[in-house]
Amino acid sequence: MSYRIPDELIAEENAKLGAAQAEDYAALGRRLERAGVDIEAVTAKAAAFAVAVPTWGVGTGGTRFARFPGVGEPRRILDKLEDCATIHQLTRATPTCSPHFPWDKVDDYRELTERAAALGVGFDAVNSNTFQDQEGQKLSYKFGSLSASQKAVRDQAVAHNVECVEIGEKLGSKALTVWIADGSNFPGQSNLNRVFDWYLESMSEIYARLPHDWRVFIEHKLYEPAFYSTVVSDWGTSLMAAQALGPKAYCLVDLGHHAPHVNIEQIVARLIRAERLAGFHFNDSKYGDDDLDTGSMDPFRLFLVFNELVDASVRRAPGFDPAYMLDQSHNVTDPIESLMASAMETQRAYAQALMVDRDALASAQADNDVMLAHRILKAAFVADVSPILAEARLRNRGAIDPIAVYRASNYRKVKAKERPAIASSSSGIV
Ligand code: RM4
Ligand code: MN
Ligand code: MN
Repeated sequence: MSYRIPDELIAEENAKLGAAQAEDYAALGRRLERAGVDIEAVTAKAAAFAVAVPTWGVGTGGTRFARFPGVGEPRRILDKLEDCATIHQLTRATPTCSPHFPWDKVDDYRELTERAAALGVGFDAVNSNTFQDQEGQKLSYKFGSLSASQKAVRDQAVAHNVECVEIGEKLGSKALTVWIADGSNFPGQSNLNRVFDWYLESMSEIYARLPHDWRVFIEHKLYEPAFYSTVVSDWGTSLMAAQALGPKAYCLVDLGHHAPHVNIEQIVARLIRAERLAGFHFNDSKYGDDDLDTGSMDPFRLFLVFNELVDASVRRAPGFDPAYMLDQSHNVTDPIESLMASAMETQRAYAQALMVDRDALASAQADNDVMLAHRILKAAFVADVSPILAEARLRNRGAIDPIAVYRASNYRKVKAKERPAIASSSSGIV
C-alpha cells in the first residue's frame, strides 16, 4: 500500500490552528452580519465548491527550453490519481480529475475506476490530444489534425476523439474537451475558410458519436503553436462552431487563451447569454498562455469572472451549468502545492463574488452612481474570506492550512522512495 497522509496528522495540525480559526471566523461573521450577509450561507456554498484537477498538472511542467523534473513525480496515471487524491484530501475542493489521452491510457479501465474510487476521486471531462504525434502513430499531425488538408489525417484525429469518448464512458465522464493546435505559421499556408469547414466536418462526426447525456467542450486559443492563424482562435469561432454542431456543443474558456487586455468576464457574460458556456480551464497569465497558478497574477480578473458566474446563478440563467477545471503547468513549484493553492484561490474568488451586494449594485447602476457601483463590487473583492474557506475545509474534514499539512507530512520525500524514476514518464507538459 502506498503512502497517504494520515487523517490523524490533519487533525493534529488543525488542532494547532483551531482556536485562532474559530476566533477569526466569529469576528468575520460579526462583521458580515453588520453588512447584512449571513456567513453560514456563504460558508455552505464555499464548502460545496468543486474544481477538477488536470492529471497533466501533477507532474512538473516545462517550457520549450527545458523541463526540470522534481523528485517523487508521478510516473503514470495511478501515481497521478494518488496526487489528485491528496490535493482533495487536504483542500476538499477537488473531488474529480480531468484525464488526458493517450497520456493516461491503461489496459484496464474498470481497474482504474476502482482505484480512483478507492482513493476518493472521480473523473471529469476527458481531453483528447491531436497536438502531438504518438509512438507508432500512422499519420502525423504536423500540419493539422481535425482540420488537416488530408482526409486520412482528419479521419485519424476523429477516431482518436471517438476513442476518448469511449474511454470516458468507462470512467463515468460526461464531457469531451477538444483543443486542437491546428493553424498556420505563414500567410498563404492554408485557406482560412476551408480549414474551418474541415474542422466542422470532423467535429460533427465526433458530435454524432456523443452519448445522449454527454457534452463536447470546444476550447479556443488565440495562438501557439501556430503563430499566424489558429483554426479555433477565439470565442466567436468557438460559438459559431458550437451553434453549427448542436445543443450538446459548448464553448470552454481557458483564461490564458486570449489576447492581452481582452475583457474575459465579458466573454463569459456573452457565452452565458448564448447558453453555450461549457466552463473553464483556470490558470493565470501575464503574457500569453503562461499556465501560471490561478490567482497568482491577476486575482481581480478571476473575481470579475466569478462575479459574472454568481450573477448568472442568482438570476437562474437558462442552460447555466459550467464545469470548472484547472489547467496549469508547474515548472518551479511542487505541483501539489500549486494545485492546492490554485483550487483555494478559485474558491476564494467564488466566495468573494458571493458577497457582492447585488441589490445595492443594481440600484447604483440604475442611478448611474458610478463610484458607488464600483465601490460595492470592490468591497467584495477586498474582503478577506480566508476564515470562510478554512471553515469550509474544516467542516469537510480537510486541512485548515493544506500546504502546511502537506509539508509536515513529507509526502514528496516518501513518494521519491516509492516512485523510482522511469525513462518515459508522461508527467507534465514540455
Ligand atoms: C493547451 C490547452 C489544452 C491543454 C493543452 C495541454 O494549451 O490549454 O487545454 O490540454 O494545452
Ligand atoms: Mn486549456
Ligand atoms: Mn493552454
